[in-house]
Amino acid sequence: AAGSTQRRHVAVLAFPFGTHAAPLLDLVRRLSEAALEEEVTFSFFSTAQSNGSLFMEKDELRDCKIVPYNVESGLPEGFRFTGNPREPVEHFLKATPGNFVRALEKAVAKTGLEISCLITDAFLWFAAEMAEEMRVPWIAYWTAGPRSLLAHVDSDIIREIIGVNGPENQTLESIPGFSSIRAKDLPEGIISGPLDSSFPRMLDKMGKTLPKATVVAINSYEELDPIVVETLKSRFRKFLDVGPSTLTSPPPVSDPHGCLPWLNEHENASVIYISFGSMITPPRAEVIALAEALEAIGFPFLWSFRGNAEEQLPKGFLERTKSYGKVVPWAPQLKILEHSSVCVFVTHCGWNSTIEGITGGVPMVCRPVFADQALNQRIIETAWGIGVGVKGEKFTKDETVNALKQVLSSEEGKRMRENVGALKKLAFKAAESNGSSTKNFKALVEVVNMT
Ligand code: U2F
Repeated sequence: AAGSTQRRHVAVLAFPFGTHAAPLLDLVRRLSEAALEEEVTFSFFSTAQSNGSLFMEKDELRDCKIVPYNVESGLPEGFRFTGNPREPVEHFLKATPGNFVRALEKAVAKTGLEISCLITDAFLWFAAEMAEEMRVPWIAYWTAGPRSLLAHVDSDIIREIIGVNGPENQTLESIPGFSSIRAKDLPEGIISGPLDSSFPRMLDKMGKTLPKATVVAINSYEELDPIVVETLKSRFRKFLDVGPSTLTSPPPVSDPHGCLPWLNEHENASVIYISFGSMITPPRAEVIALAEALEAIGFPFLWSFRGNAEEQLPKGFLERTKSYGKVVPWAPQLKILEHSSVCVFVTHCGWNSTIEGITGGVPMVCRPVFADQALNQRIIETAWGIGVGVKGEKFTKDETVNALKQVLSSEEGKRMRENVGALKKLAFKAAESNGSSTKNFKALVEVVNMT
């Protein structure tokens, strides 16, 4: 498909929200390094906003063969963000696949190279048809964990077992590895509403289309969830665990707020790290409860805070805690979780955070908000034994103190540290030169080079 020369042109289609495009770009960076000897051009398609934050600050990307192209965001003229993260997603989905098709045409015209392979965020299921028409392989990259992937692929089976809006505590024994998973832990859109808006419809379509992909790759490692990985291998043509991407292609570190020097001043295993990913700030009442719990427990803490900390935190909190607390708008999370002074991670259980907590060897206190996060919490608690949810599923002062104490100073907390340490070792092993993720990555490179 690459025309008269041997040069290949790989098109990469990103989902421009949450932490989706960044791990996809990390994977592509790694593929581009692996293909250095080859003549491969990577065109990376995302919205102007997403490309702006991914490419602008990363100088080293300018030298490699990854070229960003902007696709239309689908936002109507004069659109104002109301704070509801679902709105821009809905507009974007309405603009697909036309926005991608137009941008791809531009890239083909500019490079003079037909597309030889499509790599996309797994969400973008319409790539199946595009790849079929172009007669090129389709590599779908799932940026979350294996269990949420299986839940979407097996959503019809789950609907049969539990029924739409069925009993929320019913478990899913008949799905291997899911015996502790309850209906209420599943991502919304599978058995709980709304089922008919564009996001759940997209996930449903995705679950049914992914078996067509040449490869489904995932930012995880086989040893983390072997039973579920086996089932996924039976569902797809090729299923490749190629992560954790933070070990195999670590992103550059930036620490403008001096978090790492601050951590260096603290004792081993003494600091609580708090972060809810790229989009979420918990409701105000919970932010206040969490702050009160931190004051009550008195441990040093580092809080990556989305939003206006001065306004949202309790009055005087920043002043009262300044000798032992640090609140920043963004932190080098990966490095923080690797730092020996951090002893517990208060998290929303986004997949990237979950796997970074594991590779850092840090036990977790969980407060999931949406999507795959409740499912991740349930696995963290019941399958891996590396963390605990806040009782009542919301931050209250007392229950947050209890959860923190459980991790920091109970026998159970000690076991959590041992368990997460064991999973950390397996992650590093998978990423070694003869490890499972490295082997799987080589298989992925072969598919990219196939055409
Ligand atoms: C969506 O992800 P989120 O952005 O909500 O959350 P994560 O998957 O946990 O990713 C957050 C990333 O941002 C980084 C952090 C993670 O790599 O290291 N980060 C940081 O570097 N500094 C900060 O101060 C704060 C965060 C979605 F909401 C989840 O449910 C999905 O699991 C996820 C993947 O599909 O996408």
